[in-house]
Amino acid sequence: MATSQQPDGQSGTIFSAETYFATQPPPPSLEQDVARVKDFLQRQLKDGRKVVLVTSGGTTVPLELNVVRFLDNFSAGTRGATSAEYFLKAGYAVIFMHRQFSLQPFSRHYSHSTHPFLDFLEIEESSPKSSTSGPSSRINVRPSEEPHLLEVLSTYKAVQRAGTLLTLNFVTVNDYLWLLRAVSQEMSLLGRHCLYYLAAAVSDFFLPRQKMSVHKIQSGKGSLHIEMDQVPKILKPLVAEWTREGFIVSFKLETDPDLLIPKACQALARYGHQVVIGNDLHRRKFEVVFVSPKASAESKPSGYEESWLRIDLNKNPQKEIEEDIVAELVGRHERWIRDAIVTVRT
Ligand code: PAZ
Repeated sequence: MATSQQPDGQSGTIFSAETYFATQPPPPSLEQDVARVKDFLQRQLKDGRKVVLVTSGGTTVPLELNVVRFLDNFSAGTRGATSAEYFLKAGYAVIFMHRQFSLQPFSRHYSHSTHPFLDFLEIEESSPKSSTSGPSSRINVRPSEEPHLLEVLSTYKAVQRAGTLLTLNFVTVNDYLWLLRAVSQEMSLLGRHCLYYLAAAVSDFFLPRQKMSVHKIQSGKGSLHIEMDQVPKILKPLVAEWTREGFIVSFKLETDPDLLIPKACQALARYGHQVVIGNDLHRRKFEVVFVSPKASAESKPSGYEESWLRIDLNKNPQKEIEEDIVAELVGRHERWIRDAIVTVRT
């Protein structure tokens, strides 16, 4: 562990991933989750499917051991849940690692806040004569809702029958880090046939267990000062140790548009993975940028290239940008697998 003075004047402890996992406890459900992942991967391997890990939603940072208060972020999990559906459609098996209660593939279409399911059901009262026995009313789906529901439901049932979707959940940033490490170590078994799509909004700061108050933080002493430590840069061991051959896509969210490209390039230079998808908080539903190393003859990249993807929501309000993001990545992943075969042959 190192103590640092950061450029913005903050000080704090910098945990390496190694120190982090040696000092912070795993979530109680980890072993059980890993067993489910192993079983899932064995089945996909047998069926020759590519597997994508989609991370989705925000992480919390609890302030107390008996948690009353925590730090959270805005992410609803729309990007992850929507993308997971398009990956399934493209023939991938999906490990969907999401924040508990955030949006999930398929059920996201009937979210309680945007499209509550009770609103598209109707009660059909039967006439008193015909109700001699059994329930006197039936529930029907509103006809205008039926075609969409039928489409969503039949895809959902087909995915269930095929066994191609595994759902895992996390709440805190600690749960997330432990789970990500365990899942990616298991996935490395698939070599280049696995893709990582890291769309979760992960806190950059956390409060180590050793510094947390056991009980609810009491008021009455004026303002509250909490010094948080920096979450270890988990992409580094993910790329270099846990899953050497996977195709890794991370996301970068910014609110200052001038930072988007420099920050994406910085991440690629630091971690050496394949793609950073940059998005601006307010434009993320219709515009993203793919930043990736420029192809070069040597193994070192010769700079980075950006490619913008935009959709016109005025012309097509139903369009989801995730459809195009996933299509682009499926193509890139295919080339990544092909390139390895060519390299081995030549
Ligand atoms: O969950 P959502 O659809 O509301 O938002 C998606 C997102 C902006 C969290 C995602 O696209 C993203 O950029 N994730 C990485 C955030 C970051 O840690 O920089």
